[in-house]
Amino acid sequence: MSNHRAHGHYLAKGGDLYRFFAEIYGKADGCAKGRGGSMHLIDQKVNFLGSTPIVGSIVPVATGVAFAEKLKQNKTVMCVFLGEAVVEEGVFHESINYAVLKQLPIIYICENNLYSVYTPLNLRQPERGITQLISGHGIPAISADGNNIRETYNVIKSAYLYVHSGKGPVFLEFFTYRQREHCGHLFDNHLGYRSEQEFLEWKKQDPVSRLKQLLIKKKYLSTAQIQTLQNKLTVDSEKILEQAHASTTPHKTINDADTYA
Ligand SMILES: Cc1ncc(C[n+]2csc(CCOP(=O)(O)OP(=O)(O)O)c2C)c(N)n1
Repeated sequence: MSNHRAHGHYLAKGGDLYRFFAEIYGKADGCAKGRGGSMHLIDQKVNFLGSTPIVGSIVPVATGVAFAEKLKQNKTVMCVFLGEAVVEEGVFHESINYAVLKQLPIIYICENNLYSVYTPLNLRQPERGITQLISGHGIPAISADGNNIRETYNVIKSAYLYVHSGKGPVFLEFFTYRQREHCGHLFDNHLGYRSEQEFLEWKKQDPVSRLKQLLIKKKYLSTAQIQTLQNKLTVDSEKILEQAHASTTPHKTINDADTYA
């Protein structure tokens, strides 16, 4: 499950691209039937159970799903994504408390990008580290470089094996950075809430560029192969985007019997 910044999570999990674009355009074929929009993504076919934009609101829902899965004795590992602002909310701590109490199979994945809209972390939280705060709940809490894809993969894999073996929940904090504006595709450094220098430092750590460099260095792919792959993805996704754009808008009435699959 995920939050207001769910596009990457939905697509990485294998969520349907046509239904994704259709949802963003508010079309009937959208994954939430065009009634949710960009921040209410769902694709149950690939176990992407949903996302909600009210900050923190998905955390108790995901914790409840983990509880249900445990009661059903399923070997599910629930993952829920959250921004670092969520740890400033009461409902987050209530959820973690319950997950630890019931030893629930859930990984809380915090993407710490240092800002809540325009407010930096140091104006919102004391300098004691998020994992130090969370570990007070008695849950393993680990920090890692979220812009290093191999490190991220390894940390997630260890957490998955830990939770899957029935040892209870884990909290992970991945440091990362939002390069563009809070909501939209533009750059917004001119607003002055962060410095150009900070932005440039983080830009060097861009996870996609770093992965490309690694693939080339290790000779898994050449620059030309990466470019070909990128071109193909662009052409394929633009075709799907056009289809979604041309599809029909939803009916005015909602049929309560509709399922959101
Ligand atoms: C309860 C609530 N308060 C305020 C907002 C407006 N809002 C949307 S995203 C956001 C910032 C959240 O920061 P964080 O959780 O760190 O995620 P980020 O956007 O940095 O990825 C805020 C304040 C909201 N959606 N819900």
